[in-house]
Amino acid sequence: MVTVGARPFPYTFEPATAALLVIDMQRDFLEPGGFGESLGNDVSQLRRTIAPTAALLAGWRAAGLPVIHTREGHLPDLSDCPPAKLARGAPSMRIGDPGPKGRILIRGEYGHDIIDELAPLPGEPVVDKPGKGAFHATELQSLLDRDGIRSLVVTGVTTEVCVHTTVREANDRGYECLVLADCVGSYFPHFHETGLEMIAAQGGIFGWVASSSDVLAVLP
Ligand code: C5J
Repeated sequence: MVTVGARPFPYTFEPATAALLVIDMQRDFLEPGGFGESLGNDVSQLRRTIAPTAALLAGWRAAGLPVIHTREGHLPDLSDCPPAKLARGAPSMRIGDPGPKGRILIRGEYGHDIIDELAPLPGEPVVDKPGKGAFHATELQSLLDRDGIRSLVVTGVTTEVCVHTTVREANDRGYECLVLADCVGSYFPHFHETGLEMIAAQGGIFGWVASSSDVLAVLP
């Protein structure tokens, strides 16, 4: 067992039953010309997460621990995209429209893939998800069950949307989630801060919050 200094109290996990979850670090969210920017967001807000996540990935992999990546996106015929998701907001481009990095948020397109800096290594699972939560309509639960994973160290974007939804789903399924503040990000800094507070409030109602350096310090 190792213990990480965290909010609201130290987080203890067994490395053999822990996985690092990297949520939606895709060009569509982090680079200009993708889904995030089409919704009017300043994508540069998310870029501070890249360097600490890359350093954490390096340390986590060096410790021989499992990494799981996720990508939000839809089938080319949009059959897995709820009409409400397609219609919502006032985007300059809608999901499925052609953009500078390919069709917006469509599986197989350049923009849908993970940014070069955090590219998955061969053998690391990449879970494609149509929703905000990584458990909804995906194989994530069976992957975790297969490997006996009980603890999730959570990184990715965005704090209050896909990270939060996934942590809430995981919490209800009995996983213990540690969210790393420097490795998650939002287009809205105040949502980021409040989102982290919401996780750790009420005695850790959804989980724990720490920083990547806290985890790197205790890796075997
Ligand atoms: C959003 C996500 N924000 N990955 N997706 O639409 O958080």
